[in-house]
Amino acid sequence: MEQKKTWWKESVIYQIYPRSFCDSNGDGIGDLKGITGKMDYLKELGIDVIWLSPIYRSPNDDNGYDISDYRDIMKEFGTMEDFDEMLCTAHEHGIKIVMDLVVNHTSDEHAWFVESRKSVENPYRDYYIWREGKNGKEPNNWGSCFSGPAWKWDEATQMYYLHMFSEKQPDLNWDNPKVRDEVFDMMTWWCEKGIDGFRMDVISMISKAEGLPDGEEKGGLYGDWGPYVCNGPHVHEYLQEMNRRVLSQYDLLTVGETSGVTVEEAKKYASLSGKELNMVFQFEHMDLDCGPLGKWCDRKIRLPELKQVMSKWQNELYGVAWNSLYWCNHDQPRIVSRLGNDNPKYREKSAKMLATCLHMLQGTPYIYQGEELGMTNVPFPDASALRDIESINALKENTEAGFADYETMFRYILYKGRDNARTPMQWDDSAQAGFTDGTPWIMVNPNYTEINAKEQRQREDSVFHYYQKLIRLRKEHDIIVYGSYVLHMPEDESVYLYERVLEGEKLLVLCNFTDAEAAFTLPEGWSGREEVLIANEAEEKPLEARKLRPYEAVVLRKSE
Ligand code: TEU
Ligand code: CA
Repeated sequence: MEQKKTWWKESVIYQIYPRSFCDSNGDGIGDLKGITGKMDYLKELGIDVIWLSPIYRSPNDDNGYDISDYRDIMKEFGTMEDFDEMLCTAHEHGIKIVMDLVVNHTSDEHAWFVESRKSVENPYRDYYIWREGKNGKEPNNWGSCFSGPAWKWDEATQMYYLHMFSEKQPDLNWDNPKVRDEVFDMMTWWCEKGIDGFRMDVISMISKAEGLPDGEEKGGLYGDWGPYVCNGPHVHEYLQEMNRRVLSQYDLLTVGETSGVTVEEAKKYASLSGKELNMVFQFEHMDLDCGPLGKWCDRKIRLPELKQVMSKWQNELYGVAWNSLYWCNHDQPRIVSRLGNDNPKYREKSAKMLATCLHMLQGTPYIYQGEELGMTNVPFPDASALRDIESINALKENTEAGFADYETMFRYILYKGRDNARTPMQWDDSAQAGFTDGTPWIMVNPNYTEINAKEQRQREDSVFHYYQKLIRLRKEHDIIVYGSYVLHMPEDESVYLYERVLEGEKLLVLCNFTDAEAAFTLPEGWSGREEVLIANEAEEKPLEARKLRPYEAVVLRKSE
């Protein structure tokens, strides 16, 4: 299938969580000047685009995902001049900047909400979703993603407002055309500044079903709102309007964080015909280790189920729509601790294997800060070391409701909590990992003395250099970006083996997901003696004569 070439399909994206990346002034909080100072590092790694988690004015109830002014910078992060300098420095390095766009909700301290809650006649009232209570209770049975009901009672006007996330994150009413005008104007303002795209936070949740019906009760504290909130009735209409009025006027990279998206829906959001967004960022592979308490579970993902989900997205979107490739972001635990092995013996090997497996797939790859070093989950000593509102609230809610005891819930948080991704970037082995001269806002992972950027840049066989090579290969071989995908050995519990095919050329990707040797069968047409494009271990005997070693990854290439 002939595929149209575009820069955003060929790019590798690096996500920065500014609060934890680099602190330039010793207040313990990462900032924009810190990012500007690390542009050479990013250039050296070879990435093309930065996705910047929110840097807008915010009271930080959810670390910047609660925005109180979309046209200003968070005080702790610096000034608009600092932003302009960062943007300019990035561009000088040939790096693009994609902004996080959080418009499902604002902060309750945003001027629109401050007005909205004043009175029912206020011109901003309908910017948000206000309802009367039902029988002295909330308007429906929806629960917030951060525990508690999704509704907050407001004394002033004796009504409830909807907040799918924290009560300081009221949901905007996208059915109000004035809200869409405001959002589109704001986006245009940033585009005129010269930014290169948007990552759209929970964009699949902006259109709620008519009447806001109760969700089905499934034994938890709240009803299942998924069917009434995700991929709602007007979401595609609103995104097409956004595309017409803003996105199509510029050359942008646009990615929708689409929780609850199916392949069928993704074909609408991210169709290659380009009426809405460039690509989706979906969660099906990340949700595989959910349990009765949702994400709070420490079950390990089985490889056959992972392969099934990955392959479904690879095959069904091929030639039709575009996907993101990721193992990590600021909401997910570290992948070496989840799908790999963070024991020192296998940490680097398994980090490289996971990177190989992901970066040889079709889609736009994302690297979350520190992933390129094989950073791991964090041994938080107790709950006082946690900072994330989601974990803190869930610990309280699930233990109080008797769904889990404290030890169990804390173990789940150590395994899945978002703070695992949010500890400071490990730059070197000096105090606080070189992140700050002060006291960091969240603890540094004690393993920074072994795992840090300085050491890895000096060492040829480091995880850092491996990522560097994967990024380079993507630029050198069209097949990685545009080839089709064929899965082999779907039921095998240890080996993920797939082919990529483009015209006369083929790649064979072999990854062992276990700490034991693993047997495999070479697909027809492969001898095992082909060119090795990349491998995470030195060549031993030719592949056809042996098993895969623990966490081994090899990519073979041939052309007819
Ligand atoms: O996350 C949206 C989302 O789908 C969350 O429910 C996510 O799955 C959860 O955090 C995982 O535990 C986005 C942002 O990425 C997240 O950081 C924000 O907290 C959230 O939206 C609200 O803006
Ligand atoms: Ca700072």
